[in-house]
Amino acid sequence: MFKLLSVGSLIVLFSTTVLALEYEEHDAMLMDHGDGHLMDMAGGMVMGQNTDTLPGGCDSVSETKEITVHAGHKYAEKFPGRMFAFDTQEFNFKPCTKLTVHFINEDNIRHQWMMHGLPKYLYPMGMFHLEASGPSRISGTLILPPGDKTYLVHCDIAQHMEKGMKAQLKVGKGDGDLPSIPGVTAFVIADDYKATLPELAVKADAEELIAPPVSVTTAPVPLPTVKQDDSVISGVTVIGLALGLLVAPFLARKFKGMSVSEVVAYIFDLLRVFFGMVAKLISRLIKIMVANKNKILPEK
Ligand SMILES: [Cu+2]
Repeated sequence: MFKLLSVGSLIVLFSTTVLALEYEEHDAMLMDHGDGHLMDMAGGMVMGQNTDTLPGGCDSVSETKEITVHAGHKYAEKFPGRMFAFDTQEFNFKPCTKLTVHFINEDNIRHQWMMHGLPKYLYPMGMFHLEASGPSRISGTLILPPGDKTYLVHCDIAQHMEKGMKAQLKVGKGDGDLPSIPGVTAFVIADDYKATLPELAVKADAEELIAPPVSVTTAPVPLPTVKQDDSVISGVTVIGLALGLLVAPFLARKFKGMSVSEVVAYIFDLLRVFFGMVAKLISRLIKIMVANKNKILPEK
């Protein structure tokens, strides 16, 4: 009984260590490269960090705020057809807020929290950008500009924004909404999810059953949409089997009484002869080609 209990506790112990996701802490490893650019060797990066310079038009920092944003595939599950998402799609802050973003990437790939449209005299290329090769955490600080404006926040890794990792950050009242923000604004290109996949599969099966196997009397029917060839035995397999059946009796006679090593040696010998023939054939072809060239050359 004690044995059983200890085994059980060991299993629980190991499974929890396996289940617990290890997050890399980038903040402690970041190296300051100047101009608000911090980076480490483990895939963490902060760009546009600004903890003390007030943007033009701000007399002082109006508020100091900290937010934690999670990023990952699991946050996209509630948005049909999307693959990646932040856990928050809309942010709102007072003008001139000093904002610290703690970014937690929960996927085993790279994600970013990238803000666009900031004043370029203060933020290189008008961007504030956190990047983390996940699963990991990274933090950065910026001071938001004055005025009412809506800023795009997204992940710039190829196709991650299109697949749902997109949000908007409104300073003050903002100046409108951005399109295709999951759960916030309408998609520019809407997907059609009127029927779920299992329903579609059942419908396709039913149509196959109704359709006559050979249509002789009916008028030409448009070809069905490309159907995957799911037959296990392909043409190549059939040819291979036929060749194998033809050669098998010959080989069986040949190999009778031979040991395994002898059989292997024999096969290698056959391959050697075969490749020798191929090599001879190629060299003969090259000779013919060269000879033809020599014939043509003197005529010029
Ligand atoms: Cu991403």
